[in-house]
Amino acid sequence: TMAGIDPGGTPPTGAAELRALAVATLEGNWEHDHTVPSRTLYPHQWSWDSAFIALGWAHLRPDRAWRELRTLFAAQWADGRVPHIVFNPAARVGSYFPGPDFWDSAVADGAPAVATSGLVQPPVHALAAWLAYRRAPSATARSALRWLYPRLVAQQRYLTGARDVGGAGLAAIVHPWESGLDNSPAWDEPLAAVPADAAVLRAYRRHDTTHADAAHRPTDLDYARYVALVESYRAGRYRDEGLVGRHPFLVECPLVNTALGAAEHALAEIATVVGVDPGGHRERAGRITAALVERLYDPVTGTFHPRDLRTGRLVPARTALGLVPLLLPDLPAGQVEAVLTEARSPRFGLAARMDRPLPSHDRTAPDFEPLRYWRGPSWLNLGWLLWQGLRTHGRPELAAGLAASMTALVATAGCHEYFHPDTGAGLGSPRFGWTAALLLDVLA
Ligand code: 9WN
Repeated sequence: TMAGIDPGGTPPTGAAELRALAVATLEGNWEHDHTVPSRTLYPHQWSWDSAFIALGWAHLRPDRAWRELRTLFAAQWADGRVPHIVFNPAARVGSYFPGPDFWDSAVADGAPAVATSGLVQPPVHALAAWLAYRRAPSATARSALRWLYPRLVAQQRYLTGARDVGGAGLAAIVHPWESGLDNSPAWDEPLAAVPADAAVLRAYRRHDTTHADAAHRPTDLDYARYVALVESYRAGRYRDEGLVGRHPFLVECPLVNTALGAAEHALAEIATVVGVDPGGHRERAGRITAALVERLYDPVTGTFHPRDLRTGRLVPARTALGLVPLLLPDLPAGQVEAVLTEARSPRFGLAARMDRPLPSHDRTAPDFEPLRYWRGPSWLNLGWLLWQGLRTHGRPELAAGLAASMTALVATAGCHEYFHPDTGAGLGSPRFGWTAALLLDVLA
């Protein structure tokens, strides 16, 4: 490890030591041409992890930032989708479930030679690429942007084209894994419509619960539905035509669609660097933000919610997903104020001096679970997205308060995957890539 820091040892407190811990964590997870989210739980390349991780590398080894994104986008499908997992053929067989055999990406037209999943994750890559470039502009970075630009555009085209199931210019997700917040209470209602057959899961073996406490992970019932949803999508060879008639989970997610809009803003900046007219990106960004406000904002609750396309209704749960639209620079003033009110309420406790970490779910809700994954614990990527939004909308005191809280988490517990939302105790994997990467960005 670097600087004599043991990423699994006693966490340090000073900024220099914290930085060294983050560096050691990223170095330890680097795998030739990409970075694994964690050595224990996730032995392959994950899509949105790689975007956050690339931003972290931009602070240390910009060459690795671009390598990370190039490896991911080399696995992009012909239709433009960027798969949420790119399987490492060198990883131990059976080390992650569901693995490459289960996904069987070769059934799809236009899948790449390397094995991947068939789902997507929040498209935060254009934003990460832009911020990485701004952090370390160089001739190499410019040529990486030139390579990435058409691929990022194709990713947007896929999401706003084939995935526009609702017809309003937003992307629908076909699986909770696509939101990145797998078992968020946001998905309970739409998931209830997915047939859950315990026998489905008995045919497989989960691996996550051998590496992490089962009480901190999604339940077996959740997994039975996750598996059933992949089987449904795979049965249609991962095609998106006619999903309404045959697929039981179709939801517009505020995070995925915020990332989609933020990507158009970032693409406008990237376009300028690579010498393309940015106008189209600005226009599309405006349309996405308008659709997000129109379809996912509830004036009664004053926050954003997912829209279940099968029922046409907003999902009532008030999760951290509702805060993420603050990331959009063109979010109208009314929604900016509403999100700030929600974030500062006892539900989320954002403050210039935070007494507890930002939770992933409304901490006053009856289904808030402080230990279970996306149902309460604090995650650095959600904190980082909100932190960006606070800076974008000129709230430096709140941004500083959130940054201090995020930093304190790592200083106290180390680069954990997630943290107890009251005590800050480390949960999940102890050496987690995006925690390290985003901490580096917040400290910079
Ligand atoms: C399923 C890798 C990924 C993250 C997700 C997180 C978790 C996978 C899992 O790990 O999901 O994709 O097996 O639980 O929910 O956000 O990208 O870190």
